[in-house]
Amino acid sequence: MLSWAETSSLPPSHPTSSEPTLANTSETSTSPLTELTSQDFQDLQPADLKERSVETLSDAAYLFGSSPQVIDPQHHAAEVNAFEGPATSPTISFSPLQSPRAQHPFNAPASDRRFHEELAERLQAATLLADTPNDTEGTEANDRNNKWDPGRPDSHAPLGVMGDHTHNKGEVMLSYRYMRMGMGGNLDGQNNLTPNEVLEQFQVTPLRMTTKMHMFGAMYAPTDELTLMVMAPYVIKSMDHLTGMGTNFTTNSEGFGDIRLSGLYNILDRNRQRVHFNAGISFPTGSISERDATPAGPDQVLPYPMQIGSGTVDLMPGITYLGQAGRWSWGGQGMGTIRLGRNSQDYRLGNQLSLTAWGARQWSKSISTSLRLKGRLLGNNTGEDPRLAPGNQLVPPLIPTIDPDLRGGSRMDLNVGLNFLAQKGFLKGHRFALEAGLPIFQSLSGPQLENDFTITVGWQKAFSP
Ligand SMILES: [Cu+2]
Repeated sequence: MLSWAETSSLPPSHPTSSEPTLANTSETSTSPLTELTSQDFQDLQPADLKERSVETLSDAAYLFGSSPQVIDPQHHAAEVNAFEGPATSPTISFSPLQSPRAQHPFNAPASDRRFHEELAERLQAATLLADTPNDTEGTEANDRNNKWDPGRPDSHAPLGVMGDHTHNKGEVMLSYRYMRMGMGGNLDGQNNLTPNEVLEQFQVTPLRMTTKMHMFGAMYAPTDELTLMVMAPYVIKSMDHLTGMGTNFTTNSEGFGDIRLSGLYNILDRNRQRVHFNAGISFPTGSISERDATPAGPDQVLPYPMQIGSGTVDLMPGITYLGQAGRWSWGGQGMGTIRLGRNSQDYRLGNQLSLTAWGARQWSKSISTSLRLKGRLLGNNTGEDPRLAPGNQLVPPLIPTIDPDLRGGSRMDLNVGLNFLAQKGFLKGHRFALEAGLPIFQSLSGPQLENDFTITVGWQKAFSP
């Protein structure tokens, strides 16, 4: 990196008057920017700038005597991005205050300022080009400015969306999410049931359930098209109950859940929009034999919602769409969960379909906020865990959570989110995000516990090769 202090000690071949002298020259391909005419400058393509050395760009900065990043405050964020660029790109850093011509940029003549804006734009284009050495050169490279920008806070979807983005070749990303989901009260269809109403049908009713999840993730892109992702959850569950006799009890379970591998494959990247396929497979690494004390005994197999894994290999096909325009971005994802066969206890959980769509606004180069709708369809179980089936049919039946036909339903949540991407300091490049959601519609095969809230907080960091 060449700081202004260094550039200001370059040999005094640069013009020093406050009115830039733009000497005419015909050898634009090799001449420093200081010798370009304004017409030459108009004709200059981003690819030309990319060819030029850092010193040449510094020459330009010297000539114009002030930092392009303060010329037009309205475009401040974009220009700072351009000048901070990733470590692999030629980066210039200079400040008007340290300039030997430390004049306020707005003191410069209007024509001069227009020139500054042009310079800033061209330099930004050049820096963007330098970011993507694998990008196609030539005319297509000039479309670079019109491509989807991965460096914005909202270039990652709201935190609750998994497999939302892909990476450039060679990049690695690590992530951690903490999720907390609360459920409370029972629904049958869309109707609320009081605990007493449930106890008219069952001997025990669940009252509320808390699921906490530590989700560890890693992504790696072997090519620009393909990104691989692995997600490993550690799950902690707790469910409170009330019996018909009027006593309360709580069961707990925890452990590593089902590990998911995904391949994310880009199929479109143009006009600031992207589409990729998600091909996920979930392995039955999570336990389906969690036990705890209940009124029935000290070491009872817990009902379906308290188990940690599905017990089956699950396919998770999906498609993700992303778009950006100005300070806004949006996206959508559809994802299925198709469970294969039956697990070791001769049942399989219901298949799922999840559809989500969001919009986000970038408030600064570090902060964006989002609104997201998420809809889910969940099927009932197929088959039944023989360990949960009572030996002789109890009347009334024991508890709704062991009924394989009381697991399905449809839910719609509304989520608000915040993404933060640190742009400087020792946390530069680290992302922090949170998202919180409330249900706006639920219709469940009931009695079944209804969602109350979901909160997700997390960290992400990408590493370039
Ligand atoms: Cu990533």
